Amino acid sequence: MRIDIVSIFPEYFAPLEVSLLGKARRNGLLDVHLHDLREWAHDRHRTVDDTPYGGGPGMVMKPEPWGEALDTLAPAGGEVPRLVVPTPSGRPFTQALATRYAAEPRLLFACGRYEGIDSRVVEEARTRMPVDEVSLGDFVLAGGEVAVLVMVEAVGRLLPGVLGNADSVADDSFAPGAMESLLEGPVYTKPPVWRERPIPDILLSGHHGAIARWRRDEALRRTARNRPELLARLDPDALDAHDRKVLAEAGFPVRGEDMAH
Ligand code: JD8
Repeated sequence: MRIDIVSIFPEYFAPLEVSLLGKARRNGLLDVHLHDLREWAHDRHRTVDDTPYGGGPGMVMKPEPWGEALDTLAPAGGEVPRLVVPTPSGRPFTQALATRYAAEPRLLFACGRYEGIDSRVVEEARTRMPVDEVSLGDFVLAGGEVAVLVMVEAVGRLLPGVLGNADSVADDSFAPGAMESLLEGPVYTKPPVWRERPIPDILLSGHHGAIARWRRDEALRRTARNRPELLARLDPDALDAHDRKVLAEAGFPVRGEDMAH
């Protein structure tokens, strides 16, 4: 996969040189190209913003540099990228969307700043490439760079060969089919007792079935406690009687054949 990122702060993306994604880039699994939007601003001050039409606070990113950047990075006749534009007004970025993006040959991320990018840029881009306006969540950042870092990691780790054999995306929370989008349960490692706190005995039992059952119970309880709205996504047919007992004890009874109708 090729990823192009356009920003007025390309240095924001230094983290993409380390750890998992840095290794993936060195191994040729991921091809990331950073671009400074000011390359396409030709006045003496390399201006990329101006005052908003209709008044109001702040500045808006000018369309001309963005238009020329997209002309350069997505030229007619070349492999057409999917343009991803982070914005608080976008549709939610989810694991499902990350999975779809991981199947794309090219992604082109446009990092806005100030009050955002002149809306004609997305409007014009839609005439020549697929465009997604995407939001990380209901909070406000100062620009799109942090959102793109998050999305590139969420997508990059899904690419074949990026995660080692020991790590599997199939067990991720929110991965399709993996425990039906339950949250992760608690994890522990050595020492067996830390500041007088032992680990759950079951994890030392060697009974793999019982351990799997305990982990699922803890995932159900944590999901009920922290993200009860996810319980509605659970396929009732995928819940066994013990699952329903745990959920009922957590205050979320789920109808099943073992319950009186
Ligand atoms: C892109 C400019 C700042 C936004 C005036 C604050 C995503 N979940 C998210 N929260 N915030 C963003 C985001 C914020 C951005 C830009 C993404 C470009 N800003 C603006 C409008 C109000 N300032 C985001 N994904």
